[in-house]
Amino acid sequence: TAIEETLVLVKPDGVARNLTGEILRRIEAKGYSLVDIRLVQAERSLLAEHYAEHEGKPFYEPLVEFMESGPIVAIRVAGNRVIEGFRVLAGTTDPTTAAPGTIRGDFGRDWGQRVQQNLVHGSDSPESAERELKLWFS
Ligand code: DAT
Ligand code: MG
Repeated sequence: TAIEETLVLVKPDGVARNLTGEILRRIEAKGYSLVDIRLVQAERSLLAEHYAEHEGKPFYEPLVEFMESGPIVAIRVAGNRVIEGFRVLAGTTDPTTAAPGTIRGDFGRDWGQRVQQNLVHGSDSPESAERELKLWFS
């Protein structure tokens, strides 16, 4: 298989809880490579582009507000099948039911907010990865 790149974000909850190192550790322990990394206070315009597919959904506003609430660590990660592989490391969207052993399952839960605060983002397809990497690393 060809080497792929994906966009990983440590969301504001992950940064605030000092889990960036643990998340980087898991990515590296799995054997993926860190290609680039930056700490970003994301503008609304960037988040609107990043989450364009969710515009109009009930969780969209709280999602954008949450993502604006503090710094995010953006990481360019490389490896064979890394797009799929990081999604498995992250676990399913709802952190309450994400499997133990995953980032969301081990460290996330429902905090009674209108948005799932689930610690990380990972691109979901090669097309998303290309689009999102351009947005966050331009
Ligand atoms: P993922 O981040 O697992 O790719 P997604 O792209 O469907 O999930 O949604 C983007 C983010 O929006 C997700 O990480 C958390 C939030 N979200 C999704 N579905 C939600 C819901 N039903 N209620 C609250 N927040 C939700
Ligand atoms: Mg998604």
